[in-house]
Amino acid sequence: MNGQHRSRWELRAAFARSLSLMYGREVPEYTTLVEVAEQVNADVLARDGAAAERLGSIDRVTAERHGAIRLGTPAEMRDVARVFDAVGMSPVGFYDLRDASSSSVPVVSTAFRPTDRDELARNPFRVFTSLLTVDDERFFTPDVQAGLDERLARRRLFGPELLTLADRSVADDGLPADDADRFVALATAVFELSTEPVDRGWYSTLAAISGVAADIGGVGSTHINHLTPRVLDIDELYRRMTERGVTMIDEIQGPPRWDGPDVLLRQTSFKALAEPRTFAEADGSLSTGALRVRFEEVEARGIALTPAGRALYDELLLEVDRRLATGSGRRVEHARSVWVESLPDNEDDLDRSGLGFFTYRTAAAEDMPRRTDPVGRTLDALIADGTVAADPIVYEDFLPRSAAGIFQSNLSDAGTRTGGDGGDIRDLAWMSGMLERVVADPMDLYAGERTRSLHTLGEQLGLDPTQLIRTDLNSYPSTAVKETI
Ligand code: OOG
Ligand code: NI
Repeated sequence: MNGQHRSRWELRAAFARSLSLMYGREVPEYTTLVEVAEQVNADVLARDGAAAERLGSIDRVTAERHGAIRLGTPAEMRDVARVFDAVGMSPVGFYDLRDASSSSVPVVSTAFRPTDRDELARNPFRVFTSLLTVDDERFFTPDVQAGLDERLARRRLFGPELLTLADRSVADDGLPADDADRFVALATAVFELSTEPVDRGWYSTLAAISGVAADIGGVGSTHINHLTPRVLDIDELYRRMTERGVTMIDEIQGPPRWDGPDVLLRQTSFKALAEPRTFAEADGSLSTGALRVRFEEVEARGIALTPAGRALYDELLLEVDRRLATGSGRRVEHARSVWVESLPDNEDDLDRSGLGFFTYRTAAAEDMPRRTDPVGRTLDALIADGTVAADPIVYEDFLPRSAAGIFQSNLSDAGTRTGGDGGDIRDLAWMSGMLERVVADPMDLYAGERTRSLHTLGEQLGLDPTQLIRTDLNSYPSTAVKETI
């Protein structure tokens, strides 16, 4: 017996490593992608030095992965929430992919991740988790709904031993080493691709409606469908993978490459791999075929945007769409012009305009040549005279339109959808109620971090932190920015 205690973050790191080993064994292209990403990161670090680590240490970035899973029922969502809780990951954000996508993607999603800065630094593993919207009549007829309900109710993805260990880890902040190993092995096994025969007729019925629906409700289990490393230069990665003959989706999703600060999230993926699967035919015989359900993706993370910054981002995407519809040229070219016209081209201005999330601290002594009495001075004045330094907060979440693009790029056809009733309202509050646990609003997490830094700063400088609230932000673009503390 090895009784040494493993804390929840150690379990999270072990779980992420174990999934990565499993995925690399089953999908060799993943290993290649991770190798190329690590080379790119090493090159960027050599080229840019400390600036390369501005949005996360190289150790964090090297270990950083996100996965994605798709589930069929609220009960499965509640079970997986227990498993993620056991490793210090809780639900953050709500994404409705049904409206964000032109293809048929009948899911709503959240992401499980650590929420605390220190926990993210220890291991930032996150999993984009989608739930099939069975009751959405735009996709599913009553007959198909009944078929889905019946089959999904029959399956059990998370066994009692795994769930008991998960609950114990939550109660004791981790597990003894032997239990920890068992927990990680059981949890990893849940996300492996199953070899169970797939019912050909039922799978085809669902696939005609939506490849995503078939991937969830047409099989008896779930699986990690991608595991995404983080890269410090996604354009360079794209170039190197293309050079190796890997076909990536046409475009990098999210903001364009430009000379100003990177914001939010840029992602790109490679088409799903055809993998051999066994099918059960209508006459009861077994046959061999192939399914494309797993793929590769890579991402680069930028600065988190405030609600005003995010509203501007959404506006800019629409502007890019408009220019693309009325003019010639490629999306990325339009996007770059729109960015240059509309976004601050440096971090200081992104901060000053209230569009990006930053934390604040007293600058190190050697950076403080012009330090003046801080009392009565504004945050911007204190930054300008070198008393205070601002650090960007990295974006830790996902983007619905990019996620839809990632789903879409891996579907072989658009599927079908009618104009019927979308079912009950689905939003963050609904997701919280269904999961029976609080789903955090990502904006609250970033704003909380910012506010905490201002309180600490106020204490250190002997200031009332309300003095540090910016009150003159209304001059920037169309969106009025209000700050609170
Ligand atoms: C999830 C796609 C979304 C991302 O990075 O935006 C996603 C899925 O395909 O299940 O992972
Ligand atoms: Ni992804």
